[in-house]
Amino acid sequence: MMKLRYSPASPYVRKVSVVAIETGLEARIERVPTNVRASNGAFYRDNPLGKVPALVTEGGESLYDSPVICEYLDSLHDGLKLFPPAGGPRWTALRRQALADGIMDAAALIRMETMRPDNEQSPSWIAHQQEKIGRGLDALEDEAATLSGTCTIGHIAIGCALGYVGFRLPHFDWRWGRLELARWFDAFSTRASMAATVPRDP
Ligand SMILES: N[C@@H](CCC(=O)N[C@@H](CS)C(=O)NCC(=O)O)C(=O)O
Repeated sequence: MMKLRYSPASPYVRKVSVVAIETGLEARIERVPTNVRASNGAFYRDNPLGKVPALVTEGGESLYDSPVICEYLDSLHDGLKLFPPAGGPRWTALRRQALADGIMDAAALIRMETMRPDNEQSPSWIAHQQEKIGRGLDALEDEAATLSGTCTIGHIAIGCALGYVGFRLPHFDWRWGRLELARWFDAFSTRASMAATVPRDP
């Protein structure tokens, strides 16, 4: 069995969970709930950075972060690859993953900032992160028409990023002015792997 350290609301973990379902590997993965805030020597041996997701392979090697884990899982099955093997489609999928991961990063930073006491928060810094999310979503709206077609890691990452922004930053109303992207997301969200991994508070 592989071992996946996770927390329930993490969008990065969700990417790995969706990939595990899409590749049929779910039954080979034991899920280990991990509190990233509690100091934990065994966790830090699996990931010295103290972040989830972290995957321990059946051979005992620890892998992180989510792009590495997702590509590793994709190497373990013989079906259609979520990471296109070479050429233009590969770079497009990887760029989309990077864009989606960056949106998650900015949303997670805002989430952490807004959990601080009011007088320790920086509104200009929150606005700076919000602008990244806005530009990222606008870029996705521009390419939404090209998102139909074979599911790749890019699609999965975008689905998880949009799910997270809607979950943690509902006031941001990402759908406003992004009808194509919203339509794509609603259709993509009906995939069994996405429906089974909707974020929730612990
Ligand atoms: N780039 C990493 C990001 C992982 C990440 O930031 N995970 C968060 C949970 S959503 C975490 O573990 N944070 C704890 C910390 O940074 O101390 C990935 O793609 O896996």
